[in-house]
Amino acid sequence: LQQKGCVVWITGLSGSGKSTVACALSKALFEKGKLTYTLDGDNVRHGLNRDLTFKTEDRTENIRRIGEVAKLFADVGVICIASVISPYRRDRDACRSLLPEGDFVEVFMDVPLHVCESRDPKGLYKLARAGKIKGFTGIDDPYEAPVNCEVRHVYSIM
Ligand code: GGZ
Repeated sequence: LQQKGCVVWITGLSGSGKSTVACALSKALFEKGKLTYTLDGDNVRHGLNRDLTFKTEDRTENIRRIGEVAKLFADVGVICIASVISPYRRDRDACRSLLPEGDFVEVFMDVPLHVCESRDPKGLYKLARAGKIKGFTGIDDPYEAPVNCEVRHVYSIM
């Protein structure tokens, strides 16, 4: 494999465009002949992390496992793209600390809540506002924006 592995960690609110950017990035890298693998929060929660809920300790465990798996991919030379809300700064920093300096690229999807909420692709914000989903990130659960990210993706109206 003629490439060096790394982790591209995409963080942001639900509906901020993490999966869209992950998909576009993997396509662009594929076209350059690079091998990537995407760990998407929503998908991983159906398999590896299906035992986890959205309470604080479980989100931390979700991020810890995804960080460890991403490191394994990076170790064998794959560009691993993680697209997960990862709302807690210390959990993201713990994932960063698993990798050599420079091999963890944190991408912040900097999209205001009201924009994410207006997109509401799966109707989850509506359910959260109605109290039918408790502890929804941005509504009644915190999101700690990065302070040390490598990339800040500013939203545009699409
Ligand atoms: C946030 C939730 C919740 C709650 C279900 N809070 O936009 P989606 O729907 O497709 O992706 C979100 C996904 C978040 O999973 P993550 O593993 O990325 O979260 S974390 O990093 O915080 O562990 C959302 C859906 O799951 N979802 N309930 N309460 N998002």
